[in-house]
Amino acid sequence: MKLENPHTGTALSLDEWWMPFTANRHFKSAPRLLAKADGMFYWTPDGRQLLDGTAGLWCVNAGHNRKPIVEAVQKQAATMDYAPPFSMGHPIAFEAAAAVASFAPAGMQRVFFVNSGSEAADTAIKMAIAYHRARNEPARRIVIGRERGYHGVNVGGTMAGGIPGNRKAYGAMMAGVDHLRSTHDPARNSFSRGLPAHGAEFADELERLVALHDASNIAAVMVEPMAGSAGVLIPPRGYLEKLRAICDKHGILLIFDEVITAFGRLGAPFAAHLFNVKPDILTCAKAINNAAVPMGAVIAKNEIHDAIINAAPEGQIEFLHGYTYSGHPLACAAAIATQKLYAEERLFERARDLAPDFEATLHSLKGARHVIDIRNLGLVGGIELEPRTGQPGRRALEAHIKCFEAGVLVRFTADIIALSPPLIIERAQIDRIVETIGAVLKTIE
Ligand code: PXG
Repeated sequence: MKLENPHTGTALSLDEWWMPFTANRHFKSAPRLLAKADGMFYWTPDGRQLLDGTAGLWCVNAGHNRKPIVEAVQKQAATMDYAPPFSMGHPIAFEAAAAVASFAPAGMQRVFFVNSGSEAADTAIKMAIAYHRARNEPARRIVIGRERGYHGVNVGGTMAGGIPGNRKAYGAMMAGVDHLRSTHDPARNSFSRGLPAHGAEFADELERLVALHDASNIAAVMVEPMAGSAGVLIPPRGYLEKLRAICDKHGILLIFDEVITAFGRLGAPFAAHLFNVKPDILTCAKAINNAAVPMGAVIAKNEIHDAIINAAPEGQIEFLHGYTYSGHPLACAAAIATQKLYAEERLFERARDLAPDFEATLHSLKGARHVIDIRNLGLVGGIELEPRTGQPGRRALEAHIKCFEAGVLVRFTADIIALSPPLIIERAQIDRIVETIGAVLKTIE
């Protein structure tokens, strides 16, 4: 395929961009490019339309290029491009924090801005450690993650994460991490609809880790309420409640990584609302501003904030942490417009109302060729394929490519096809995505 530089009309070179989380050689031998987006659709440079079954990368919850968000960013860029956030402020960042806090669980009204989910994870870890220090428990430094967890790619998130491939090349970059086992239990829970019935007892493993390390050394447990990147792993009924209770018993902070689940993905503002389990700290990013400008946030319980702030002498910086682009004006403008759109269009309720149809349609693939499990929650779906002998991950990659050729964008991880469409999706579009996957699976060896 001959590709053109859209600005110069000359041949486009693919050599220079070292692409993230991509099989660079494979991709560059047959690139799949996107050039335009609107609503539920992308278009390729040659004008082919694609239905977006993944909301970009789990992030464009209001649909693409929404006018109020586009205009807010354009207006802000022309008004004030950048303002320093250290010992200076700008009204729009305070307004954005209040907009985000208005959706957050009660008593979690303190918002620390970052620029990505990875930065949110590492910020949350430092915040947890700072909290314990502020309360004279400086030995509490160990972070407990979970197998198959994903918390981005910075040091803390990589180490607290539990996807083997993401960790093994880097060794022990951070002392003091341990992991709960994954809650995934296909033997008991395959083809479950919504929350799996079995596995709340996996939370009891935290007691074993407390016995091993002693609670006085443990800062926090960090988990995704629903694990997305590892292939849509839904928490068993009662599991998160148990985790909360054990953390409380031992004075351990509970951090929810809501980078995927925040802002309506599960049919509630946050997973914390859906499960009625309040973490001490939660992280979000992606849909916070519909992914229009990079942004993430760490939302803390007021008392976590107060403990850190009040422990420092008046006039001194209390939390020695932050980024040049924390509360970037363009990101904040997009966040304010996005939060308004979510409320006006009742998109979280829309996701909740569509979820039963989404579930039924998705599970119609039970019995399709290669399918060994289907799982779902809110507007998230996972379809797990039997790996091809000696070629793990290959079947789902081929399904992804064939769906792309058939005009539907789906995500894949290992041999799991993941769906997370924008919350504006129509029922007929859900049908089209699932029908396309069904047709494609018939053609794959
Ligand atoms: N935490 C969670 C739970 C995530 O899902 C991150 C942190 C990191 O966010 P940033 O913004 O630093 O990438 C994520 C990111 C996939 C996929 O297809 C998911 C993510 C990123 C890329 C691909 O599952 N999630």
